[in-house]
Amino acid sequence: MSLLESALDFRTFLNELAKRQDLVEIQQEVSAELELAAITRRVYEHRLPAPLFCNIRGSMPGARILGAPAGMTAKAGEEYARLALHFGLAAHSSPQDIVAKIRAAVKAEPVAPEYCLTGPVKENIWLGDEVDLERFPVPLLHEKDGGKYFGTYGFHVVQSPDGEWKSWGIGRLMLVDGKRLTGPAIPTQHIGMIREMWSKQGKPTPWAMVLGAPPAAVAVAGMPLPAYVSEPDYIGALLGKSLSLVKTQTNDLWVPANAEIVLEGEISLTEQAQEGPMGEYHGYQHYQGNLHPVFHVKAVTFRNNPILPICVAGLPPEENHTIWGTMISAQLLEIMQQAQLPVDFVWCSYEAATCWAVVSVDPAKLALLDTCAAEFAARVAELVFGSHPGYLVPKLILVSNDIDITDIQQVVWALATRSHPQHDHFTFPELKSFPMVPYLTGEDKQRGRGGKVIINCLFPEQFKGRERAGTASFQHSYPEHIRNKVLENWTRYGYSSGS
Ligand SMILES: Cc1cc2nc3c(=O)[nH]c(=O)nc-3n(C[C@H](O)[C@H](O)[C@H](O)COP(=O)(O)O)c2cc1C
Ligand SMILES: [Mn+2]
Repeated sequence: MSLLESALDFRTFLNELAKRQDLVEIQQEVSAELELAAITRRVYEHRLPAPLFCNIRGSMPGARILGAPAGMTAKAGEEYARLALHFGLAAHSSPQDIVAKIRAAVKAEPVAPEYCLTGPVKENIWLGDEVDLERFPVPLLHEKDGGKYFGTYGFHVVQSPDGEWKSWGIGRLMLVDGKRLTGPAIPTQHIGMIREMWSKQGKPTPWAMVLGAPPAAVAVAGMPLPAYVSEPDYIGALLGKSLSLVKTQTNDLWVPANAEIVLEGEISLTEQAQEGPMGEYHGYQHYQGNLHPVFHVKAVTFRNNPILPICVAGLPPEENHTIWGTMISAQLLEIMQQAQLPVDFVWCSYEAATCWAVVSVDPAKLALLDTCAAEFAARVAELVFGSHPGYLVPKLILVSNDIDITDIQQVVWALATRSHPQHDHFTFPELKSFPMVPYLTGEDKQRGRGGKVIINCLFPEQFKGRERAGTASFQHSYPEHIRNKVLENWTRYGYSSGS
């Protein structure tokens, strides 16, 4: 079976992980109150195989939970394997391979979904009074969270009132009771924009949430594509195949036919509930929640023995870094290359918790622009921070392409040694900012602005087509014949490894 099938179907994805021994099926009874989340957290932090919890105390028989769906692996050369499989790519794929695959779809023709009459997600249907979300194993993820989270790796499905713009976007949802959930619908995210269109008509927003979707669909739902681009069409372009969709029971939305669980209903026009706090993507646990809209669940459809995937947010790497960070990287690269900037790669270092993106600049092409750091930074800031993906990332690091920006050690070296404290930090207090960024002040959040910076690690000479200095290292400081001789003789010198 081709790896593409894993991108198109969550259970095929799990089978492939099992085949690779990148899945641990846990038959021992575990509690959904912190225990399975603590296991998942440890799995991320040690880069272990994804846990599939098969026996969860007190939950509906057969219901399971998958942790760390896009966690990293410890195997050298295959660190990104679980993420790559979301796109049907081989285990050894690099960040560059994955970003190239995502970007190829931007240029490909959209492939429309196939609209089916039914599918596995309709194996069980609860309507109205039958809806009881608490029969599912809904986990408490961190001790100080404000509630249990049903949705941490599911995507919202909404559409504009005229049906033209169909938006799929990942967002979290906390349980309020058996029929209600709450979570953010930030006005600048597409769910917030579409909700505003319905609100203007005085109507609640028809809504669904998909959990256990085709992995490629989840990844794209975590991608900041431009407004009015419908994610389902883009997923078809990415895979070169139509997604199979079925209609929800109670509204006019279409969802993947092979999803594990679909919640459907509406986002209230006025009703709010206290949401959070939750341990979050930046690695912090806040102690206070916020008021967010209530999502009313009017129907639930699910497969037999449904599997709920979860992300236990916190210190990297988890899916807010591996999925969100990677999808943002691809979009930022697209935007900068479209604008003809001399940029050959962009990478949200997972270690930076999606709070910075590193930009690899080609110094030969940079010199042709006849610019300087301040002018270049201003141009990049206007283009990037003003865009949908750039709004999400508060810090940009500009560095020349002698650095492999996916290697955090090299990024740290450049950051420490190339940016002048006085001349290379450019701040943009008047630009819009993403409210979840942890260091923003109360005033920033009130204004919705601030916290944006560009750190320039390009030397002044590099803007003029010259070098300031070379690199002193094994690779750069010796002629090829010496390096080859050393490598050939390595064990003869008495070293057993490192050749
Ligand atoms: C695991 C995970 C959780 C996320 N949680 C949220 C969230 O709670 N709120 C939010 O606005 N974005 C969240 N995101 C990011 C959005 O999914 C992302 O910005 C996406 O582009 C939103 O869709 P849109 O561009 O169509 O608005 C999350 C992403 C991932 C991968
Ligand atoms: Mn969108």
